Amino acid sequence: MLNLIIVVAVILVLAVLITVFRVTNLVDVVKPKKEDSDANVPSGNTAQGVLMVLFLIVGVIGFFYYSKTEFDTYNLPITSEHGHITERLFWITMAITVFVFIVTQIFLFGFSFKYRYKKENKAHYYPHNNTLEMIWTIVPAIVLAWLIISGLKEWSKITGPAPEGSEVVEVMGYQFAWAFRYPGKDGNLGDVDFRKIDAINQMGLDLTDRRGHDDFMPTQLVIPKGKPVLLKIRGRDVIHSVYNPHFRMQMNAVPGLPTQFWFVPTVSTAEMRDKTGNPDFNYELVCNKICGKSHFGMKGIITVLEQDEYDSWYKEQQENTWLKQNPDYLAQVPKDLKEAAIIASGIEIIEDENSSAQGSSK
Ligand SMILES: [Cu+2]
Repeated sequence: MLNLIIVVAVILVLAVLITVFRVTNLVDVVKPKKEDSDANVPSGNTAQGVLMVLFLIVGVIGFFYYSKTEFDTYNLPITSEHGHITERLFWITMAITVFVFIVTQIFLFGFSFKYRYKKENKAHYYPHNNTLEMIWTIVPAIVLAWLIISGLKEWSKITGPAPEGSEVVEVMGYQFAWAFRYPGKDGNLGDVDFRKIDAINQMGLDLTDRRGHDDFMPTQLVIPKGKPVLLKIRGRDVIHSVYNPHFRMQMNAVPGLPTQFWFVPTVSTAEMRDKTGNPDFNYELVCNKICGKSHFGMKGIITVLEQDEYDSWYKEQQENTWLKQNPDYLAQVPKDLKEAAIIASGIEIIEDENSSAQGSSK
């Protein structure tokens, strides 16, 4: 019954609308036409033209006002060597694009005002101008080519091979956190294999490779100041992105496609705490790809230490090898490497070697 009433109501409303439409049409037909062509000009013609200019002025003032007052919010202090290069490129590009932006906006809104309807104005037929076409094709092409080529040159320097003796750390993004792995005493990261990933072996350490037996995995990224740091980056499930604005660093973490990024931190965490007057300051490692429902929580901490502090931190950490913390995984180590693995990882054998291997669940 209710449905029927709704259908009838809809039909009635449609009928009313159609009738109103027909009536207005008929009124238009019988209404005497004014000869004056101004009759078709909307009454707010000039007001709209003025609004266009106002919008231009308020918009441009707002743009510069915001850029100036919020400068420190979007332009954090640079704390890496290459940061100064990318910063220079950024501001050159910004200067050119802002100039072009302002000029085009002046034309866009200024012309809307200048050429608003006036009775005495007549449209000028002007279909083509080869010189103009050449100018606005060639000039932007040269400027853009120069921007891109000079940018690419710097970019290939920044993303080129890391210098010899860089500090190597592996960073893996996963839903929804970061994991870090250091090479340990031997200075080499062991192989990983995604098939080895489980609830505990979250980075998929392949224990058949002896280089991984002394790898350790702290909960935060700790790096030395003034030394090149090479991040070997990968993703475990979807694409994440390793991002820190202070270092002017960003590199995608892609499953199945290892990427890397090297840089030289120039200001330690302690120095930044002094500089900012914030005793809780930390460099943050945030994910810069919308990677799922808890993307917002993907925050890690990067601690930059002075070289000597870093060395003692490393020495302390390298005793906590991953294998030592998870001795059950000794069962995955091939027989002939077992003894070396026990030494490299620093596992303390309480009983004999056999029983520790048998006690494993894997
Ligand atoms: Cu992410």
